[in-house]
Order: sequence, then C-alpha cells, then structure tokens
Amino acid sequence: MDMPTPVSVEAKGIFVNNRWRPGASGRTVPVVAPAEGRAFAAIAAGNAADVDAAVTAARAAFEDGAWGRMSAVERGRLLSRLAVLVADHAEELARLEARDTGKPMKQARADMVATARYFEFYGGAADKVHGETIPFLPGYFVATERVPHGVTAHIIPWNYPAQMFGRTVAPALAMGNAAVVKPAEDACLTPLRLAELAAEAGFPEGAVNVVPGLGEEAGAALSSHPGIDFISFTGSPEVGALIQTAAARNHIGCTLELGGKSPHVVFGDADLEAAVPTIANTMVQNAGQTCSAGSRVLVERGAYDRVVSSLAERFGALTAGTPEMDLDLGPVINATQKRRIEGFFERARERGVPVIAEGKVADGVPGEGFFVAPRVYGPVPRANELATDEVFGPVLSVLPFEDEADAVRLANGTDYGLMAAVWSRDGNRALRVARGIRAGQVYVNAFGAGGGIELPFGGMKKSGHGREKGFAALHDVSALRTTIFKHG
Ligand code: TXE
Repeated sequence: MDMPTPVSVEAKGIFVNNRWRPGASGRTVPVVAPAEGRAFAAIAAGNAADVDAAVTAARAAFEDGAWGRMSAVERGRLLSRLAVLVADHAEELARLEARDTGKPMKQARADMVATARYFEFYGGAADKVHGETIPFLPGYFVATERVPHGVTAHIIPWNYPAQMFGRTVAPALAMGNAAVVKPAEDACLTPLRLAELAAEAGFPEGAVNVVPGLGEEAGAALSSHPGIDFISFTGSPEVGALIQTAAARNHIGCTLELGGKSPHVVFGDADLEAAVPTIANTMVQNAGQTCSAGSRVLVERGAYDRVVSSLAERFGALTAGTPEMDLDLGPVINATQKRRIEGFFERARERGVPVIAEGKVADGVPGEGFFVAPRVYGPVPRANELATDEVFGPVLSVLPFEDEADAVRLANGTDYGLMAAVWSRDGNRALRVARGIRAGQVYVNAFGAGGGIELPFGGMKKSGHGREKGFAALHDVSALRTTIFKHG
C-alpha cells in the first residue's frame, strides 16, 4: 500500500484565521513513523508567540467576528458539513493517521468513521440545547440558557489524534466557542488536516486554530495564556496536574481525561464466547494505548483456569505489524513508550509474575519500529504494579477474586476510575456490582461498544473530571446564565 508522505503538512506552520503561517521561531519538530522508527515529515515547533496569535484570532472571532454572531442552527450546519468532508476524505485521513501513529489501517479507518460521527452528532445537537424557566417570586420571570465560555483551549494526545480533535472541538464549536488546539508532538498530522477541512466546510476565520509543537512549549503557553476561558486536556496525570494548576491561576475551568486501569469483572456464569474476544480486542485496539483499555481482568476464582486458557488461546495468536500489514495491532508510539513497557516486563520477571501468553511481532517489520509483542500476565499479585498502574501498551493483567464483595473491592482498588465491565448472566448481580464500581462508564456484558459518541464519558478519581461525548460534553464547554426579569 502506498503510504503518503504529507509534504503538504510539512513546513506549513501553524493554522490561524483559516490560513497557514510560519511558526514564529522557525524551528520544527520531526514527525516519526512508529512502524518505521524514522522521521517522515516535520511540524512547526509552535511557541508562545504562535499561541498568542491563535488565541488573539479566536478571541476576535468570538467577540467581533462572524463566528460570534452565528446562530446555533448555522453552527450546526457547518459541523454537519465538516462531518461530510471528513467522511469524503476518510481514506486520505486514515492513511495519514496510520503512518503517524503506527496503527493498522483497519483501526485508522474505524477512527475516521468515529471522527466524522463526532461532527455529525454535535452538528445535530448545536441547536437543541434548551434552557428552563424557574418559578420565582410574584412579578418575576426567570430563564436559564447555556452560553459559550469564549475561547477554549484543547490539548490532545497522540493515541487518537483525529478522534480526539472531533471529541473535544466539535462540542466546543457547537456551543459557539472559538477553539485553539495543541495536538501532540508525537502524532498531529490529522488534526492539522482537519483544521484545513474545517475552513473548507465554511467555518469563519478564527473559529478553529491549531498550533502544533512541544508540550512544554506550545502546550504550556496555551494552558497558561490569560486569553483562554476553558481548557480541555487529555493526557497523563502528571501533565493534567499542571493543566489544572494553570487553569486555577487564570480562574477558569477545565476537563481532565487522564487514563485508567479499567477492569473487566468476569463471573463464572459469564458468556465467555462474548467476553474473551471483547477483552482481547480492547487490548489490541491501538496496541493497548487507549485511556479506557480494559487492562485488568478480574475473574471469579472457580472460573479462573477456564478464562485464562481461553485468553491464552486468543492472545497467543495476536500479531503486531505495520499499518500496511493490517494485522491485529501496530507498534507503540515511540522509543520511550517501548522502553517504559519493557521496564514493566523486566520488573515482572524479577518478581516472578507468571506470563500466561505472549503474541508475536510479524516477520518483516522494520527493525527500527517500536514493536512490542502483546502479553497476558496472571495471577498478578494485587499490590503488583501490573495490577495497579497504567502500562499503556498491549499488556493484560489477570487476577482472581473470591466473591461479589471482593470483586467490587478489587475493581475499585486502583487510583483510577474511567471505565469498567461486568460479565455475568445473572442480571441482578451484574447490576449490583456495576453500581458498586466507581468509574465514569460501566458496561454490563459489553465494553466500549460502537464508539459510544452519544454516551457521556470521563473519569472519577485519578482518571480526571468533566465529561466528554454525548450531551454532557455540551455542558462542560458552556456556562449557565440565569436571567431574572422583574416585570411587576
Ligand atoms: O503524555 P503527555 P505522554 C498517559 C499514558 C502514557 C503517559 C505519558 O499512561 O504512558 O500518559 O504519555 C501535552 N503543558 N496518557 O508523555 O505528556 C503534550 O504535548 C501543557 C494517557 O505522551 O501528558 C500532548 O499534547 N501541555 C492518555 C499532551 O499534553 C503539555 C493519552 C499529552 O501528553 C505539557 C496520552 C505541559 N507541560 C498519554 N507537557 C489518555 N488519557 O488517553 C505535555 N503536554
């Protein structure tokens, strides 16, 4: 397959006011293809001056420009038009995404379907956010409405660059905010292309701006800029704390989506034919580099051997390859992440944590690529880092539990609380356990179904706060105004 070299993205700089302009510093950051282990493009290293230009453009669009005057129905139409453009360019975008992130083409193609769906969903939602009237004192009329924050900042990660752009930018635009996006230096080509498509869809100048660059430079400048009114951040808990601190200094709100250690709770009466492929899939999806990856499998002790042998069979057959090979999974994003995952392997070996199964890396992948063969460990001791820490790679930990109460305790036994699944044919038990789990989304007999763009998503505990997806996202990117009218 012919993988594109996006020379069109190279040297284009930053995207402000619907136009490319050179980055202020003239410096660039190489864009490395994870499957090849070498640079194939470069992006501008955006700096504080670039961020300032983008925020100024967004502010002007919001305060004085066509964007600020546009009706909700018109904003919705533009988003719907962008959804169509994304679908029309899905193959081009998928190839760009696959080369930039290393993921198999089929996963990149599915990502573009989801990306278009974000614009479609929020295009439809833009003019359907209603306020309410509140009975008050005699002679008063009171109404509430949701109003945009103003300029929203979006700092997004490298694991799903296109989807994350859609997920956070579409609801912000639907509510009338003007957006400034800082995509991740490790993978940011589709966000840059999506900004061009937004201009083509007809978004007026300043509504959508993108400043690529390094986190500690462009990201830090954006999150601390006094001209922004809200921050949406997805990434590591460490940087999340910096973002929340920056938001506090400017007295603005933020949503933080910081990953997880999401459990599958599997009871002995579960339908394993449904559960095992779903569990395996959530780990191979993006090579396990997914915030909501179901990376802990908690199994009722009586069913442990059965579940483990079924998982072993499934995992043993998984193969990592290049995007063009289009196998089960791709490489991980960079050399640092690969080393980090291998560090987990090394310490597990030292501590004698048994490996249940190991997949393989396909013959013929470039030696410089960041490939990691998927692994399942079990039984993992409860206090071991494989049971508590996010690995962010194709690594699954299996732990036995004794009874319902133990299952809930174990499910809640990490600092995270993003997603969970309960697998059981006993509906009452499944619901009891599901309602005991502290996580933003809890599935019963499923996990991460169909992209779930309609379903509120976000963390509890160290997984962060605020909600993305669904109508809930529209609330986070807007403020409630109450108008109290005394008519006598
Ligand atoms: O994340 P960073 P990294 C987790 C996962 C992974 C770990 C490290 O466990 O192993 O984080 O990944 C920008 N001010 N997740 O180092 O650094 C950065 O440029 C402002 C979970 O890649 O948090 C990028 O755009 N911004 C996760 C974004 O923050 C800064 C997805 C995320 O990068 C900044 C990714 C700064 N000082 C990693 N420093 C998820 N929740 O899905 C960096 N950035």
